[in-house]
Amino acid sequence: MPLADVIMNTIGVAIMDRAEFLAEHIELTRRFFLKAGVFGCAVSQMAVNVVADETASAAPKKHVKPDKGGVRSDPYFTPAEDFRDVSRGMPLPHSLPDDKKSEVGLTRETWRLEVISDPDNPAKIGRPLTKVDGTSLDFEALLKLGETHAVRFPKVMTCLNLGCPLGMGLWEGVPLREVIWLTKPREDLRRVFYYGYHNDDATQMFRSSLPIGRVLEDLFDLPPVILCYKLNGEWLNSERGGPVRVVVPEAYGFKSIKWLTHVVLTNLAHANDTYAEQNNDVDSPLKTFAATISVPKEVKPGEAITVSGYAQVGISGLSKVQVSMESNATERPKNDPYFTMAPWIDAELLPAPRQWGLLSNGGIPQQTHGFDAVGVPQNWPLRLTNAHWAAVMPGLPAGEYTFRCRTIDEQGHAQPMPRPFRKSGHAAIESIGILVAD
Ligand SMILES: Nc1nc2c(c(=O)[nH]1)N[C@H]1C(S)=C(S)[C@@H](COP(=O)(O)O)O[C@H]1N2
Ligand SMILES: [Mo]
Repeated sequence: MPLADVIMNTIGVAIMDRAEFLAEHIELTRRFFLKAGVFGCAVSQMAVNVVADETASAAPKKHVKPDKGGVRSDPYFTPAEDFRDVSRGMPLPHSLPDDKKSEVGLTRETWRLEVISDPDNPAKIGRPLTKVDGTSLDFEALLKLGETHAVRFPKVMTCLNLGCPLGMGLWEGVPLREVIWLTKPREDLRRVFYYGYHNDDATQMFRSSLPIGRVLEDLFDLPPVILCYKLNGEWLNSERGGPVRVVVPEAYGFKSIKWLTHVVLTNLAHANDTYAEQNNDVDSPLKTFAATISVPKEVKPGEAITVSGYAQVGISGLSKVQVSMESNATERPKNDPYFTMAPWIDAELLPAPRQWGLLSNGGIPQQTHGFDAVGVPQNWPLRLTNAHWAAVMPGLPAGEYTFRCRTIDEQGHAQPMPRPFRKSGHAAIESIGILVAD
């Protein structure tokens, strides 16, 4: 049975919607294990570790679609319809009937963006963009700005409160600052907050915010904060927040507001995100961490152990993934709760995929952040995306063991740093039991 099928049969309903992601992982690791000469044993040992998190609540999506030849492709970018959906709203804005969507501005033809000063903490601006004045921004005007200012960048969408990625996208849009400049801001502008259509019910509003400096400048070579209208080369669909959503490259998902309708310029000095009300760390950028996808539950004594997984490349970059195996018979040092003294060895970071997937011609469009003129990544792995890893670990005497993986960031710091704060984004070191027995 092909490795892909073994894995697909092993995993349960809970991660069906990760199928595309797994298909890519399988393809990358298959090449790695072939090279390492352990492909056969990898197949027989393979068991998939389903990391328990809140993902069960995100609606499972369809199975991976085999492409024409019956062979599964390995798209790096997740098809828009295969993203996991964690949207709020009663009803969900993307589930509204078409005529209602037209009425409330959730179509490209009827979308209008208002950009105003905050009445409670006013910023001085010369020209608000409002519906009453007839100055609000429509989709055509946004695309017009796009002709000279459009940018594209790859980014993994991750929920602060979930471990596993919702999807990898190539996001395209106009820098938010271009629209802010249209309002001719003069003074008392310290932050920007923004929200989308929420059934005209104040209790359903989901709001996020940023310091103005982050919107006007792109620190540390980050792509700009954008008003996004395309995902993977296609119009942003309603489920992903279309016609227009915000995408903040370095942030967790809650900063990337969908069905955008309002941008408010404010002199407020602090964050007023809806997420802050739920005890979340709203200034926490995307973390670097490693997670396991496949690890054997049981191996024979002396048999090499193949393991693989993915790593999220957060704001601090990724230089390595490391793995360790410790015998449960030996007591762990008491002063090492974050496994800094575990016997870490380097895993192999797998190369860039051959197939990026689902863009009109399969390639990376010109002028995509992080890629050169012919669509080759300038560095690998790319910051703010996922990379895959694999390792072959030496055989062990009979006994019970614990496997762990972690990342080392570009500064050489082990990530996750000892940072057990769940509300700052998933950054835990996973521990997985392995039995070595005849
Ligand atoms: N308007 C609106 N935007 C929103 C949300 C929401 O509930 N309403 N959820 C946010 C959260 S918490 C996440 S994790 C991301 C998920 O983005 P995705 O659905 O494209 O994967 O959307 C964000 N944008
Ligand atoms: Mo989220």
